Amino acid sequence: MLLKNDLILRTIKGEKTERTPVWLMRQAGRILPEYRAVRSALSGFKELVETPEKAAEVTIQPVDILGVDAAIIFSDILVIPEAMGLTYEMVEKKGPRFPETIKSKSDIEKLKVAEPDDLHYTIDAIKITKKELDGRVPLIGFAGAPWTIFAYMVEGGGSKTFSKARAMLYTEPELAHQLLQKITDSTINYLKGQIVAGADLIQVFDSWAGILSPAQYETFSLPYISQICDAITEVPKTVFAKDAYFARRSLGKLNCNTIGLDWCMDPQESRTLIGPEKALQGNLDPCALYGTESDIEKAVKNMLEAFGPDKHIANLGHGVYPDMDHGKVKFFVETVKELSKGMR
Ligand code: 1CP
Repeated sequence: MLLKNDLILRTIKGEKTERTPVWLMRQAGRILPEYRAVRSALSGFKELVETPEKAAEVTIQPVDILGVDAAIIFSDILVIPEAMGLTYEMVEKKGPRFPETIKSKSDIEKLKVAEPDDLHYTIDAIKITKKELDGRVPLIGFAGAPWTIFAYMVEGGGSKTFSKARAMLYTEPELAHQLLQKITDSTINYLKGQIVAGADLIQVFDSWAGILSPAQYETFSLPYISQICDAITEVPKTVFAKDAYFARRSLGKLNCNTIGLDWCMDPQESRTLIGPEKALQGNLDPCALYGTESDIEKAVKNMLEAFGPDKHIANLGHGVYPDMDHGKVKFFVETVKELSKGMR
């Protein structure tokens, strides 16, 4: 299907565009009353993820309400462990929890390599979303980076230190590699399924990149992201490695099109380290949106000036926070559109 708004795709290719495209990480859900209305009619987060019509509905809400230049499919990175055989629970106001965790070789052997069929609900949600979007904006598919998924599977949930997951890298490095490979194979299958279903580009979230040392990152994360980038040839690929300021030069060498930056990464320094080829995505501090409209305007202007008009996709440096005023979020989107037009 022909896209009516392909600004993001043209920006990734390095074309001159009429303005900077903009979307927000975690734009689906969280901040919109319309999302909470859909969710409260269901038993919880998982039912929403697993009900394709509803997942499609909340995926499209930010396109209608905020005016963003892309939709991101409503799902979670933790559907992959579940499809491999490790179920998660989403505990209200707390986050994900895995009743069973991965501790041994036999635990890993019991896991299956996931196939798109194991994630039919997200695949179906993508098909419905594509149909309902009718080409208005591109649809982003996504998955967690293998290291980040590994961290949840070994730790059993969110953590400040992820000490169990990091310990395994020292005590059982071979096991760690086995699990990382199985996650990688599952992720490639899943992303390919998302693309067949209609995803126009994909993003890999390495949310826990920053808890590894630079050497560990080169050993336990980058090679697996690199396998994913090499395997996905059909659509543009974005890699967002949170807090991995130390890995920017290596990230720049990945076979991907866009690198996501968090707000602690300086745009110009990042451009130097990553090189001229890739698009950069980001990177306003989400907390900037707690400011007044005039504060937001200044922050957006600084961001746009720092990145320049080419090969930049405006976004926050991490997901939008749940308590953020959606009026301010909308103002952010409109301000990027408005100011970037005038900076050509
Ligand atoms: O825009 C969107 O919100 C779309 C869907 C989406 C995405 C892209 C959700 C729904 N989750 C994610 C990605 C995700 N999930 C990441 C990577 C991005 C990031 O770093 O923010 C991570 C780390 C998770 C894991 C996860 N899921 C957490 C964090 C736990 C921790 O370690 O502290 C939490 C709290 C969730 C729950 C979740 N996922 C999504 C929503 C809307 C929610 C909240 C639950 C709800 O509203 O019911």
